[in-house]
Amino acid sequence: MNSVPTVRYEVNDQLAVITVDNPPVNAMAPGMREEIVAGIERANADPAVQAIVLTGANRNFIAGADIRQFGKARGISSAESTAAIVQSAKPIVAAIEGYCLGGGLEHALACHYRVAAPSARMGLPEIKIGLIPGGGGTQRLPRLVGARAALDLILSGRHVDAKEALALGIVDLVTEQPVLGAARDLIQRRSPAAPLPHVDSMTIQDADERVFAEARKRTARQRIKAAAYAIELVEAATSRSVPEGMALERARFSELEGSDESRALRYAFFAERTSAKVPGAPEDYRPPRVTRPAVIGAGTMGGGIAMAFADAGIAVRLLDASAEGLERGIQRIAANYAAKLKRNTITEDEIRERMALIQPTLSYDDIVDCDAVIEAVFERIDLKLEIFSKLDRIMGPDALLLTNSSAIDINTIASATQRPHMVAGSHFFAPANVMKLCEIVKGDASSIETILRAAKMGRDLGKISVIAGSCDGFAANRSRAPLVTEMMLLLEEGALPQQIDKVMMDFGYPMGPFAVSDLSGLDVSYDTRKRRAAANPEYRKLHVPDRLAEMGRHGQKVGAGWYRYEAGSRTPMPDPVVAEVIAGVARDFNIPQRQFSDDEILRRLLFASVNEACKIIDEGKALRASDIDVMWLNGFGFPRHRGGLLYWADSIGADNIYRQISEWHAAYGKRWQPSRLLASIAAASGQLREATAA
Ligand code: 3H9
Repeated sequence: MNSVPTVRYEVNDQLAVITVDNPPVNAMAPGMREEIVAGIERANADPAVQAIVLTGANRNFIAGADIRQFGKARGISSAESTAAIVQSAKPIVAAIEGYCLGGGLEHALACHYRVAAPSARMGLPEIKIGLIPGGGGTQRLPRLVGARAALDLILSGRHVDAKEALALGIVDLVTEQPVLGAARDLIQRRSPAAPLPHVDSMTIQDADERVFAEARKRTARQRIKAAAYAIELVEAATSRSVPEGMALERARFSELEGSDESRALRYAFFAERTSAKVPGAPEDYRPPRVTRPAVIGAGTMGGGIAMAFADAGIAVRLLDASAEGLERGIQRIAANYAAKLKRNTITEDEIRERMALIQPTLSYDDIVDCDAVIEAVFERIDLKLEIFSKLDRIMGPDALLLTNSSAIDINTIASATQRPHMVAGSHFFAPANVMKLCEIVKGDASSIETILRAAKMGRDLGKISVIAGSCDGFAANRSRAPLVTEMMLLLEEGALPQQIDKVMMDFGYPMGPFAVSDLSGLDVSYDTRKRRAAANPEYRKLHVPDRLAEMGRHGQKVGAGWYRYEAGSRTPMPDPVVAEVIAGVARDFNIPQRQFSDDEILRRLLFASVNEACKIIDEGKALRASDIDVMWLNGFGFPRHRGGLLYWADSIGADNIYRQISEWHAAYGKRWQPSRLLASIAAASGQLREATAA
């Protein structure tokens, strides 16, 4: 935060205004609760004050407690400051603009009235950092809006806008006028003799066992404790007074605050924000928004990227070299939207709007006025060079020239143009309209402005943009590649896909890596391996997936891959044919067979990637360890409650990992060559998560 947090107290025409000011979002820093209480006491003691307004500076109310302070002493609790609000003899109005989240909403709920601007965004997002609301949110929100709606907000952590907040009954009114004026009007309209409304004395309207049973069922598969505690607490609110309920809430909150999962989730929160910081960014440069993008290539990736633009409300031109390719691409997009309609995550009107934003074309003449082009054609270098040379000739001088390549060197692509400083990678992850990661790949010549513009484009699409350097696989896929190699080699040595998948799901992945491979298709990775093998004579062939791909077992789309699938089913079934192929490879290459413990499998897979991640940071191809963690969380489904690959690795210890990798280096050879950076962090007993590029 940039300036000293303050709470201002002013009296203006009988109204005491308490303003929380801690830019940018008024997170509640230590000492602020005390100042709020002092303001309330002062206003109550001042005969010239008729009523009190609690509000925030910086066009925000309060975005919650300061997350950096968790685990440290924080002065008085929210229980005490909200109690001071409830007990005030003079009316208190919360005047809300912008974010009103977590502890911010909890303070607003304790007020007698709430008025909101249309910009207000309210919610209890604590679950996202492994917590429950700890300042009365689990007790007051259900009293105000009912148990079902409160559970929806607490368990999802979602924000509601002012309109929905009004409909739910969280706020008394939404106003276009300045919120302070609206608060004053409200006070003037109320009769001074009327009793003050208190959320604490309301009863929960839908205190029905079924509401809680449904919530338990819905969250049964969630691994974090906070969900179960939130349900317990909302249920407790049906039979306990607010102070009694808050005592239980406090105990549960304290336990969660110290839990591994909340620490990991808090780390992930800040890691994502840190990834937006680009060293060397000119202080006064504000990257312009991409408003006229074009995507080249209407295949699965190109179509997904076009959908991401349409989903963000940005009109996009989708260009393909062939009419059939374009037609197929548009049909695939329509089918994807139809699947969303079936799941009720989109309406027919929204589909119509989004399809209208995707403008198909076969002609480069239709994209010359675009401010960004994202090339997403096959991974063929000749094709990419031809496209970039053409773009260089026809596009305006300020157009961003981006490639969605997942492997081809950005410098080579940029060399096809006279403006390599305008070229960079914007590497989306499949499905591009769903996955949050957008890897922004910097070529040697990419300018910082190009990188900042590309990163902003990703953020405007609702993605998390993370910067990487150009190398084979860039940072994300390169750091995962050794995991993939090890999972294949484990098969050769005696493990089975279903065992490895179970280990990774028990660790917290939503799907095992072999089931994921069946989804993306074994043919895709087969082609990539062929290319790598052609480029590198030392490339270690992966015989099991090669044989399966050559047998036509291309995955779920053909009903057979690492597993078999019954017609119409997506459930992976272990297949003896796969076990036979594995045994055949072991026989043909005389590979000794043995049993693996779950722990050994987990460590073999993840340590291989930890080692590679350290090499990537050491070479400066990722800026920081936490950036790699953000990539794994948002590109590969790494379990969020474990923080990220390198955060997790710290729970094992760099020295333990280094020792194990050195043993495997001796046993298996070169691919386990330990990273220099890992060795030095291990020697210094340091934290892997804190590693940065030199
Ligand atoms: C809580 O309230 C517990 C209570 O129930 C009980 C207590 C006993 N703390 O995201 P942005 C920083 S738990 C510290 O880039 P946006 C953020 O790191 C809390 N810092 O902006 C960044 O700093 P920097 C419940 C915070 O516009 C800067 O503000 N509340 C906090 O994309 C801008 O953030 C939450 O969980 C914080 N609480 O999104 C809300 N919030 O510039 C968490 C923000 O140095 N916050 N910062 O990188 C958010 O979800 C988003 O930040 C928000 C704004 C939606 C508010």
